[in-house]
Amino acid sequence: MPHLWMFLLKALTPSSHEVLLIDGNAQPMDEAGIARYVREQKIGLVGIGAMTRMIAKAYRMADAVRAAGVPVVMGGPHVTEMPDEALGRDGGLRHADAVALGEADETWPKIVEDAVRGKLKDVYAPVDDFGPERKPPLQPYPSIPWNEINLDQFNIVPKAAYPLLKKVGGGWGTFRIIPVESGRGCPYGCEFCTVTGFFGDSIRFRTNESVVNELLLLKARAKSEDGQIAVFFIDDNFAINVKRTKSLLRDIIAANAQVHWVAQISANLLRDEELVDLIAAAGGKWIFIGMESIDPTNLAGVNKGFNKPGEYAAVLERLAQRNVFAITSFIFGMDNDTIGVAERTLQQIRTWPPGLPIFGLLTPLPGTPLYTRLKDNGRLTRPKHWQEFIPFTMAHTPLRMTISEAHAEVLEGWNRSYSPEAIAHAVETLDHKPLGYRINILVARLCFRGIYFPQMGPWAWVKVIAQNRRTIFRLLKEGLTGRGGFPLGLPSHASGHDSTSDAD
Ligand code: B12
Ligand code: SF4
Repeated sequence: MPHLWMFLLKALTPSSHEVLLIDGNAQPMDEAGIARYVREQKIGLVGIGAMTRMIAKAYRMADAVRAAGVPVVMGGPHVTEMPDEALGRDGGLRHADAVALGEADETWPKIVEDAVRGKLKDVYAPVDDFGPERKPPLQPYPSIPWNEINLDQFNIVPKAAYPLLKKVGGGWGTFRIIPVESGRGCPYGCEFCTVTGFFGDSIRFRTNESVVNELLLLKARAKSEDGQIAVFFIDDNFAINVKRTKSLLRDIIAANAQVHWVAQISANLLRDEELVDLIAAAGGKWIFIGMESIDPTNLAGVNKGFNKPGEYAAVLERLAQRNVFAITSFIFGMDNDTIGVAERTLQQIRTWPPGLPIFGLLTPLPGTPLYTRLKDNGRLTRPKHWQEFIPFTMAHTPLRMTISEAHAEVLEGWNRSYSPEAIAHAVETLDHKPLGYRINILVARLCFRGIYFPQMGPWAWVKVIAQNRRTIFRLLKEGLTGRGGFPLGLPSHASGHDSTSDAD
């Protein structure tokens, strides 16, 4: 999935400029490649955004662009917290000519103007004329021209599979996940999270009409190119104001603007039956829930006591009954975790409807209260962990286990949840559901496995498919014999199915 900021800032760029978008995940380049690209394309200004975990690469790219004589502006959560690092004011190398702090919706046009005049300032802060920080209200919200933007780099369907899938029909020639925001901000202030500090605890929403129009545009594009588009609502807590979320979902349904979507919602907000009904009816397929831990002491320790592990099972049942499934996210290495935390968590997970569990390690991100607490307590082992980023590796010592023990727990979580046996079991427990759901779970599990066990390139995929061949053949056979409810299990929007029908 691409990042939203680049589409948003493109839409906010004065129309006299041409903007080219490169996503480093979809179109990786090395230093020489990016330098060649900016020269060949005669680029006048480069904007780079990155999360903490990708900042080391972002700095290398920025250095290469600046060495090619083109100015660089950096923005996003990491440089907002660490502007001196990006500007070389901390004694290190300077990577950026300018840094955009915080939300740049309103500062970006000014940055472009200053760049044209050759007068870039070091720092652009989102302040109003009198000085205090100004949060973009999101009303009005720029209309992102999804019908015109070249999305080739974001097609998830492997090129080799195009011809076959086109023949199968059902609009599966292309499949893209598109980020859409309906609002910003979260007041909960979990200790490890960047969001409350960055977007503030003032929650802002777009109008329902503006969100609905964006969905209609995306739906029309998918149809016109005989492809599939799913939406990721990137709001940090899509139902933070339940009344407003319900009203948005009702408007989506009334406008027939349903597409398949994923959203992030905290478990406490999913107690509401009517909300879950509306989620299902409006096209919601997967809900990402930050469960973090099954231990209330851990949750209280990171200011997330509003998560009640005792109600996780009921929340997941409520979703599954409406054929909506959950991506359940856990953090190991929290202060009350001890050896065996993976097994204890897995025991609980096994009692829930199958979903997509993911496991990470508590990570002190710069600017978070967690970072400050661990630093003050002398517990950071790699205070600038982002400069030598290593996936799934801790940067501080947990209290009741060692770093390597915490690493082993995460490995166990992934190993046991994504083994061929576990995947087969997840699919089998859904035997009473239409074939489409089981295919959905299978494909999602095979993809999510790659978060921990990188499966880059065709050979890695051949291996994964071979390991899971029994489950794959079983579903294929069912599809070909028609036992699963519809041929081959691939629903077709072209055949006039409602996009929220059970078969999807
Ligand atoms: C979508 C999302 C994802 C997607 C990312 C897809 C992808 N291609 O990588 C998924 C779900 C995969 C994901 C995963 C992760 N994510 Co994430 N994610 C988000 C989320 C929810 C939305 C991002 C977004 O679009 N925001 C809306 C836009 C408008 O805001 P924005 O990106 O900040 O952009 C604005 C400004 O920052 C600025 N800006 C940004 N870039 C630039 C560049 C320039 C040049 C300029 C001028 C301005 C500018 O202008 C924009 C408009 O105001 C944010 C939370 C959030 N609300 O932002 C977390 C967030 C970015 N993720 C976070 C984290 C930690 C992760 C993970 C590391 C989690 C984990 N433990 O695995 C992984 C890492 C993934 C990876 N790629 O390596 C943290 C990052 C904190 C940090 N300091 O880096 C955030 C802030 C959430 C949090 N709880 O703290 N994530
Ligand atoms: S609920 Fe989610 S977005 Fe809000 S502060 Fe907690 S982790 Fe961050």
